[in-house]
Amino acid sequence: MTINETKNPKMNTEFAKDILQGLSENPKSLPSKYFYDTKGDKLFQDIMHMDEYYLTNCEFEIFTNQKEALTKSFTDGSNAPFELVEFGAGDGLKTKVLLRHMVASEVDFTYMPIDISANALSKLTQSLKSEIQALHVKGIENDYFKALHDLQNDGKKKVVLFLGSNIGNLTLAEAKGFLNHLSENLNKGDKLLIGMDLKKDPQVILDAYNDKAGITSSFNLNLLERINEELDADFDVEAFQHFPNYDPITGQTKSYLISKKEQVVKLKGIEEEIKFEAWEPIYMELSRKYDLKEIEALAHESGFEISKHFFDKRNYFVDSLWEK
Ligand code: AVI
Repeated sequence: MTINETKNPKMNTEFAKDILQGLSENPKSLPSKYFYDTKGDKLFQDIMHMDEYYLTNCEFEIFTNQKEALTKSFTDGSNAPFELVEFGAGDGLKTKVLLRHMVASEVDFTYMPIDISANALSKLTQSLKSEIQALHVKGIENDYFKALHDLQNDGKKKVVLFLGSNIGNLTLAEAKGFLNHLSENLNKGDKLLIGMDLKKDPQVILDAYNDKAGITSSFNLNLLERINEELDADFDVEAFQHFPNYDPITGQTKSYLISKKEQVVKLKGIEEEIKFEAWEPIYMELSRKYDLKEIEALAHESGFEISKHFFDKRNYFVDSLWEK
């Protein structure tokens, strides 16, 4: 019987199918998009506040120190109204710095965060309405590209924000596909501000994914706990260890959970068993780092011109402004 033919109703969820698929492959893997349940969201917030996780601090610094230049580059000095569309805004901490400045400078724009989660979106729009009263905000609950496609012919210029090195969680092929799709749903003159983590001292990168307090380890192990809850499984999280590594040639940080012993894990909810050898890895997440040549190539291959790079003081991170 194949995964899709199962009679078990629990198996009909996308989650169950993806988890079983990943654990049935050799080497085993789990999709990092499933890190973000309620506990995972909280752990990711904690990660963003860690000293070792420089990415958030760098982007916050760029937005704080360069908000005027960013705003100018969005409008090109024109007063025409535009839409500031954000993919995956989260709690909007960094974006709020920019939004406050743009509202105070009387820039004519509507902020449109797009998220598939109604809950995340309503939390964000409520906090924005109370914190920045004069802001025009219109949250869109939809898939990123469907939402952008629906907006494509509304006659307004767009500036899309895709921040936080979220592009880094995609393989190069996936990133190219994503950016091509994004470009297809924009018109000439529309812009994209994309946050990308840069290649740097490998130890600095490794420390960001291997913090001393073990928060990143808990973030990874939480997916095993989620599988225990949602698929009635019996992963012993103590029997797995978090192991990240960084390849300075490809810029790929890969995180693994390693089975510390030979063991069998039962996924009772879907009537499956998974066998682990001692020291067998589960590939959990890719966090890719780029250099400027690779960024230029990505922009051009997906139909954009680079207008400007905004760097933090240490050149660890770039918010790169592209124009279609
Ligand atoms: C969401 N994403 C950009 C984070 C990253 O850096 O890849 C997720 C993360 N994983 C471990 N720490 C943070």
